[in-house]
Amino acid sequence: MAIQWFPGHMHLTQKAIAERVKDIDVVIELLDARLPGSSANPMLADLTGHKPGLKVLNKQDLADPERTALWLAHYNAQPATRAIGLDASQTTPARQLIDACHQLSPLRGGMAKPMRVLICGIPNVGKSTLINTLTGTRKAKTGDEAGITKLEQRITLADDFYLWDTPGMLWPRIIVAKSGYNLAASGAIGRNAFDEEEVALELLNYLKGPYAGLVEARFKLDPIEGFSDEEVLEAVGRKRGALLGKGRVNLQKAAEVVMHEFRNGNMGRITLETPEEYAQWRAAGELIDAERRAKKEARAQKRRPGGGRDPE
Ligand SMILES: Nc1nc2c(ncn2[C@@H]2O[C@H](COP(=O)(O)OP(=O)(O)OP(=O)(O)O)[C@@H](O)[C@H]2O)c(=O)[nH]1
Ligand SMILES: [Mg+2]
Repeated sequence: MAIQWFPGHMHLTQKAIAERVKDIDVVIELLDARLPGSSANPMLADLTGHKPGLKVLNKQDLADPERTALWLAHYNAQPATRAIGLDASQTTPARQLIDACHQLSPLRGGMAKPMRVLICGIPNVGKSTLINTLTGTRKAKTGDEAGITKLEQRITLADDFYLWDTPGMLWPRIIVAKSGYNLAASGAIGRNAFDEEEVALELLNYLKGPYAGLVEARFKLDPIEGFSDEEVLEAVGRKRGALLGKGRVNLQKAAEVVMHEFRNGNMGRITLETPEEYAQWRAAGELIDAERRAKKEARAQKRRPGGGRDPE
């Protein structure tokens, strides 16, 4: 089952952004540098009326630097898109953002025409942390959990520069199955909306490829080449003493360990997708979604009076 999470407060956030954006000059979308494709809201450009936008790859300190460079090049090669990398807790790079906003909206600035910037992105990506870093205060509430910011909040950076913090938002249908897993692994999905064991197995399935060495080193495992995902999870559980008795491994506990260590960057700097991989996943997801929509339409047609039969 694909992971979906679009609770009512996100629907409200979506409406609030659509309304607010009329008075906004620049939209900053914070992406998670460990999943820059999966964390990008496919509906954002429409929602924000194609206002000047900046993509910021945040949590860069946790991501694979080679892959961050690939993703920045990928986004910067797209028309009307600018992207920069960031660690939201560091002040000097965060100031780059202010300069970028002035470049994107050069006519704004000064008390009469203050710069108005909306910061949005998936839950837990670091929006509020970034605002606190920029303002040098703790005005915005932050936390290591999805859904900390509940309501839109305006924060004054300077007399002529306003920032809007928004609650984390996903989108009504995640059509790329792998994105659902990566979002869950990153901490963007509410804990009741997915199965931890399933997400940990998917995560290990991916890590086994490019990052097998990091997994082996962190959990002190023998080479995992040729191991199934379940075998890797079991091996982690054994090493960490997650046992149920009679030598059986507590897979739920092992899954929690894997996710926790990934989120904290304990295995090392990891990025769960390259631009090429993500493009393939998306193409496959779009195909499946097109089939789903065609089937739905066919069903709807059958239900219509006289539907399903050719007129004679
Ligand atoms: N390593 C690292 N951690 C970060 C970074 N930015 C934010 N965090 C951490 O990520 C967690 C979430 O940060 P928040 O700023 O609350 O995220 P948010 O996007 O406002 O989350 P919601 O309001 O729930 O949507 C916190 O534990 C932050 O300390 C970063 O650049 N690097
Ligand atoms: Mg927040």
